[in-house]
Amino acid sequence: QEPARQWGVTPAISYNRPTDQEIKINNDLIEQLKAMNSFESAEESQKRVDVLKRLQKITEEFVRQVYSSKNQNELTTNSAGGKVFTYGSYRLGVVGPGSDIDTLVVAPKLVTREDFFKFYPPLLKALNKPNEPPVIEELAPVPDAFVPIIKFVMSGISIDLIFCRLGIAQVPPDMTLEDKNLLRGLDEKELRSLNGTRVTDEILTLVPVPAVFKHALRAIKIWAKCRAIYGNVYGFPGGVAWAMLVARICQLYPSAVSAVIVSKFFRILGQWNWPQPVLLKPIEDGPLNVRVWNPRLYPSDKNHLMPIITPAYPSMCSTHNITPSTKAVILGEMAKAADIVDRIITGNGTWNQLFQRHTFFTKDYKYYLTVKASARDQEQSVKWSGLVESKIRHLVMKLEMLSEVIASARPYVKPFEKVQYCRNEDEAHKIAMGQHVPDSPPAEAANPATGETAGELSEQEKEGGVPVWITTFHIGIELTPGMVGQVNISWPAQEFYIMCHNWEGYDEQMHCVKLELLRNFNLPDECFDFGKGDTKPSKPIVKRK
Ligand code: 3AT
Ligand code: MN
Ligand code: MN
Repeated sequence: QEPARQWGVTPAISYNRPTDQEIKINNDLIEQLKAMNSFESAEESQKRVDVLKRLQKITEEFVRQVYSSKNQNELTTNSAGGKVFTYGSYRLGVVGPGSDIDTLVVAPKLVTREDFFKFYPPLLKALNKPNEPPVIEELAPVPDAFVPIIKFVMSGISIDLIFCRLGIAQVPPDMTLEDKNLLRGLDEKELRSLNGTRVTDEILTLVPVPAVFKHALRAIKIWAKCRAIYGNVYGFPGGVAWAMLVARICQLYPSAVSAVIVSKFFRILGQWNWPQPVLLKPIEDGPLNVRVWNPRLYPSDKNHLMPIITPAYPSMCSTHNITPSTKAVILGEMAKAADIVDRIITGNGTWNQLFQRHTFFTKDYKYYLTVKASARDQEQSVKWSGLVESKIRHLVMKLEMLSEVIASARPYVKPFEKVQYCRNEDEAHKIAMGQHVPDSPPAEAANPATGETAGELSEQEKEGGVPVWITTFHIGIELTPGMVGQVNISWPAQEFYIMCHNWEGYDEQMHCVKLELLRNFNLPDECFDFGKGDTKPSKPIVKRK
């Protein structure tokens, strides 16, 4: 018999084949995933394939246009090529009905990023023909983003399109991106754009059985979303980090079914010797003068609490945002899940028990700090709320420094967005600046003081109204036991305002951010999913003696 292959940086824990009982429990897991609408239909998958084929054709046309605009001869122009790759959930094989397709356009050396933003959007627009339903909708190029991107919807599917130029003359149809020499001569934006595909491609080559990995990852992603511990900006693992954790467990149990991977996942990672890193292979050196994660060399890398390291050169820590409090929450959830899954594996529980909705707003806290970011137009709102969102975890860390007052603080992983229509410009300005306007008509807004929801504005009122875009974030606050008197958070609040106002795009006439501490019974209705049985905390009735 051949010696079993080692996957990853240590020998496997077990090569055992699944028992009949494990196979049955695995089938139950797949059924549960189906019941939760995790998979899309065959037609929907085919539609994604068609969309990608179309984008491949457009990419080739795009490269030809750029080459001929640069006076290249016909032979060079026609052999330059160009290829689309994917990354994100589509590449990992875990897309659900609402997923986008994260797509990377790779072009040969004469095509610049400026060419991408100049030539590509018109090619997309040209797909819309008069008197026919539009193929392309919501086209939004964002050339100045950290990763420059063109966002759009094609045949009803959201596309995140990014771009990378390689220093080679031709990008043929069978091109792959694993050769790290391809990275030579790229700027930082190009490196970042290439990274997503290189990492996802490599993860898939580092797991023993991709199908087992994919089903287990679907389960873990749904679990993490149900428990509100999914989201890199807020200090929790993001999609790539969760994928690498699942991949590592697959390496340790090369013959196991997905259900066994899920059960081992919680025990092994819940008891992991953090900050020992999770690695899928030894960290590689490479040809570039770029930083590779190395806690012996870089003090900041030593601060990472739960390092999960990307396999593709240059290796990075995907979880540098994790804080002491988010780490505690993640480990707490893993411990709870481990007990639930133990019961499932021994036949004393069912998979739906693993996917229970969190009780962040309904039970977990008595106090919530709300962060309201408002702006006067939609485009500004996207940028401003993104900036404020990226500072939330810093606010959380500052709040926790007030340990005499605050025992712990936890950010909710999703913002709530709304548009409020005001009666006039003056009122819109006041609302956008976070001022209270006496009997203003709050559209979808709730009154935080009473917890009452105002009625919806009629369409007519909306049309005449002046809109203000408001994004709300929530942080659960647990007070230190024995804390008496007013909760004073003016120091972290001031620090947070300064951080937000330091943004280079900040304009005090356009943007506002405001903090407000609420009791649980004053939370707005938007925090609750009454359809899923949420009940809003009620004001305690004070009994008179
Ligand atoms: P969905 O199935 O699309 O919900 P996903 O894992 O594909 O799950 P995204 O499409 O949001 O999630 O992200 C795909 C990858 O794009 C993950 C990450 O490498 C990169 N990415 C997404 N958002 C950001 C961001 N704000 N900054 C940097 N990278 C990002
Ligand atoms: Mn995606
Ligand atoms: Mn995306």
